[in-house]
Amino acid sequence: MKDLEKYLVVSPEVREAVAAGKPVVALESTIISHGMPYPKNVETALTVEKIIRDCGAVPATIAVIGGKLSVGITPEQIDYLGRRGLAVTKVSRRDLPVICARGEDGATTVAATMILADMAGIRIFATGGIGGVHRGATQTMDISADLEELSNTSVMVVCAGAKAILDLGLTLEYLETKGVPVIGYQTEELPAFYTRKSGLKVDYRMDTPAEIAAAFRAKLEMGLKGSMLVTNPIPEEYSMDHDAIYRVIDEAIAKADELGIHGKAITPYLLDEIQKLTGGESLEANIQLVYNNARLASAIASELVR
Ligand code: PSU
Ligand code: MN
Repeated sequence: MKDLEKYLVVSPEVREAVAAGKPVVALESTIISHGMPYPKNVETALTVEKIIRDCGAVPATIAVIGGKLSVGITPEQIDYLGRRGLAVTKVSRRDLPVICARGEDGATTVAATMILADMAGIRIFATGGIGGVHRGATQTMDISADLEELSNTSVMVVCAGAKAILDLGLTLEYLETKGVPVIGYQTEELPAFYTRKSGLKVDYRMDTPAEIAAAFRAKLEMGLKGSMLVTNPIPEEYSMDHDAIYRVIDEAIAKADELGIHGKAITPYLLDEIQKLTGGESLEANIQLVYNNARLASAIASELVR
């Protein structure tokens, strides 16, 4: 894959860590540019990296910078992506070739981050929430490319479930069809991002990072491509009131419908609207669950390289 070198830039720290078999955790950048307001987005992204280091792993924040697939970007680049916010193109699988050929910048979604992590040899990725099957998808066919990527690319994703802006039941059905195991960390119930409850069951409950690493190692060793989705409930003290958050989400979706917002703009729009409607409470919950996922992902990464 010599041609890949024209596009892929891996930081020396990340390259050496991967080569030496040290634990590495990938991080996405759409959450920075499109998921949170400045300056909280940058503060959060830098703190997540620190948490991963404190846990004994190496963080690798991923983005497209000046047309380069960049794995392990610098704090200055994180600040740049955070300041520019929505002006940075949200990049999923389909966008990568165009943005690279044009030499532009891109904030990578879960799907694109998995692709770049895989190219760099990173197997574990921590984020907040994944994209999924949207409510009303039977009409709109709005299904995130994240789900296809989970089926195709062998990078484990540690998240807090999926937001109730999605149809969680249909998202689980899609993942089943695509052969993606959904693991609940210390829970049988699928967490719903801001809350620990969804009324839906995960495929398997696992109680330790070692157990999760063993299952993923088995998947890798037998050559079964694709991810394993680890869902980690938001810590109790930060979880939000179920009815209140559902009311806000319903209101945000109604507003988006009225404005005719669709396609790649819908998720960032809803995230922003929810943050406004909850007066920042959801932002704080979002930040805390990302930290929580970074800790779990670091522990799994350490077990995986053992
Ligand atoms: N869900 C969240 N926060 C996010 C995203 C989703 O709770 O920041 C972002 C992630 O980067 C995810 C992307 O990969 O949105 C999904 O967008 P779409 O539905 O357009 O594929
Ligand atoms: Mn979509």
